[in-house]
Amino acid sequence: MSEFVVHSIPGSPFGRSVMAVLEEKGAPWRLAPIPQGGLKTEPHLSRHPFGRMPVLEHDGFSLYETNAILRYLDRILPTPSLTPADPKAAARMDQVISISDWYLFQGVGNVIGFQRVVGPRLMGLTPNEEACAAALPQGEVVFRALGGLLGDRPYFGGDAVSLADFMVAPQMDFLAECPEWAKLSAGAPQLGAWLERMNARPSLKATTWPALNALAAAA
Ligand SMILES: N[C@@H](CCC(=O)N[C@@H](CS)C(=O)NCC(=O)O)C(=O)O
Repeated sequence: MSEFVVHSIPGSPFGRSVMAVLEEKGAPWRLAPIPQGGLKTEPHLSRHPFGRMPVLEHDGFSLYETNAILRYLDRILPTPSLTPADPKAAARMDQVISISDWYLFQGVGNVIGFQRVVGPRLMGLTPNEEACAAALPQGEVVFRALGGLLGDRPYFGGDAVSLADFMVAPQMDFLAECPEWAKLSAGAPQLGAWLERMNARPSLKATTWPALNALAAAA
């Protein structure tokens, strides 16, 4: 199996989703850190015309969009499968991935998670309190929806972990560090226990920000 190369940076939740799935699969991979200021310039723009991350390179094949990358990995590395066999459970997985893309990241993760965690750590940013407060109502809706979909099951797809869990966990992990977490999770307390379950997995332990910093420094 040829090596998988992930163009990303240690603070990217989408990048972590990809690297955690590679770890779950036991695949050979390496982080190719995108240099500061490199997202919107060449050579990265040739890999990702929207100037974002992550990008996966494998066997002469280059792919961006995390959802597509995770599905590609699950197809070519079928063991362990991260897609439920049951069509209804698979549909729930797809639904949660979509919620993560459209409502959790857009408007919540990219505001509260960015203002409170990523921006301060990467750029020394002072959090914009108004922006965080304005993002809270959408966050509460997202948390109630995800909490309802998780229900009393261990994972979004049911009894076994699936791609949906790896899409959501890195986003939630940042939000759990924020003062907004108490309000966000009030309507969905089971998400806290789910996140602890996810964070206990070796794949997420291997892809924490400090762990990826060490890989980036060695790259
Ligand atoms: N839809 C894209 C979103 C990727 C994305 O927004 N990545 C963030 C980092 S987690 C990024 O590149 N941000 C830099 C920017 O927006 O300039 C995906 O699923 O891969």
